[in-house]
Amino acid sequence: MLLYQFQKGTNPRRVIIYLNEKGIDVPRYELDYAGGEHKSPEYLAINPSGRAPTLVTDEGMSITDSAAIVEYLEDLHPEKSMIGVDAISRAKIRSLERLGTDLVARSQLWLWNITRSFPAMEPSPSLKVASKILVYVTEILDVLEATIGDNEFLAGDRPTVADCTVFPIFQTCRERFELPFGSAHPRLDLWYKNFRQRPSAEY
Ligand SMILES: N[C@@H](CCC(=O)N[C@@H](CS)C(=O)NCC(=O)O)C(=O)O
Repeated sequence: MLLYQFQKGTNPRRVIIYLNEKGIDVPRYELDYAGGEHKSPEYLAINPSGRAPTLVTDEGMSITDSAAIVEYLEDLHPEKSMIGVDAISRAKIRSLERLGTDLVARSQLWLWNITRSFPAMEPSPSLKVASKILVYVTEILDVLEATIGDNEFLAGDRPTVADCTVFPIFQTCRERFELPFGSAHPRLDLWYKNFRQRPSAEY
């Protein structure tokens, strides 16, 4: 098994943090983002989208989506479930995970426009567009803020794949771009700061 990753990439970090939380050791290959290795013919043969992460299984199959990779690994390692132990908890955790996936997608569009640091993704960044997208980002942050309540983690009293999904976009915005992402949401702010202390969140 081999995980192709960018150590600091938001979507790869969903898998990296999950692996750290579970204590699963998977060999890694760090793609050279600046050098465009993810667009090389060799990598495109493994993942035609030219994105990371990709998990190549022992059977040689490429899993090319971070959520699908986490689900696959969870099937192999069901102990200390991070995806729910019964139909109700799985439904709750998956709902939050999917909301987190939407948050990542919207926030990335926002980042491309507000930071102007992704010319390959957004060649004409616009602060006006960024402020419109921020409304849709905030809509999800509001829902997560209401959902977490006084819980330590997004789905209750232990970490789940929902945390692994949402945490990386906070980390990207706050640590890589020094943006106060989610700081107007006090419960999420506290959740982020506490989760950041976990060894799994270290770069
Ligand atoms: N749905 C995919 C999205 C993967 C994705 O967009 N990865 C980004 C890094 S966060 C990437 O590879 N970007 C490089 C590019 O698109 O050129 C997943 O969750 O794995």
